[in-house]
Amino acid sequence: MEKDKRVILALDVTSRSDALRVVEAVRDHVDAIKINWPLILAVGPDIIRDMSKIKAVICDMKIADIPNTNRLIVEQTMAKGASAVICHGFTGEDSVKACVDAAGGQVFVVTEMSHPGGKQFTAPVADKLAGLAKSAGARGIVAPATRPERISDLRKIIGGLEIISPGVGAQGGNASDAIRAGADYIIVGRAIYESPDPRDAAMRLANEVKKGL
Ligand code: O7E
Repeated sequence: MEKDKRVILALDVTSRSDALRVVEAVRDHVDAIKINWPLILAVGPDIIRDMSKIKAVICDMKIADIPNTNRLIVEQTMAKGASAVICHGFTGEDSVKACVDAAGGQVFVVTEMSHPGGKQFTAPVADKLAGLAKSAGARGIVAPATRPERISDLRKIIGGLEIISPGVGAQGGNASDAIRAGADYIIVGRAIYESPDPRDAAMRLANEVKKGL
């Protein structure tokens, strides 16, 4: 994906018409589309290929299984046109490596999650998860825009790997703070797709990102 607007759209809508409407509105103002279970379950996995013809697609199934099953999931996802996948790291190095091998390195590993519950189990092991992402050869990590200080901490562990950061807008995080703390991209869902004017919302977020560069 290009690194221009530094905004990734979290397309958590549940109909094809909403997906197309939002993507058509914001396609020039985001760098990639993140697709998660709500849309895949609502309209079917071929939406990955359809969207990949418009923008790079990051598939966010938060894969978390044994290495062989992880490999099978990633192979199917990449065959549908995804540019990258997201996996959990708590399953261990062999499981993450299976994703990395099957995706040609195009893997982001979840570290500390952005919601309040993310502090409960993911925060205490987030540094280790970031280290694992690096040693397993992943492309980057997912780190919380709701806690920019944690983005800074995790950046120190991963060096030059990429950070994609959810939690801006509906969860209370701020785009410029996340970028200033070391995120490469922000991930935004509701603040864009629930807006009466998604294009304007995406443009505003891209401007907010610029303030943090
Ligand atoms: O709050 P929103 O509507 O802007 O949506 C945020 C999106 O980021 C949503 O798809 C959610 O599943 C995802 N997300 C988080 O909100 N917090 C996390 O810690 C991790 C993710 C995520 O996307 O993980 C993989 C990138």
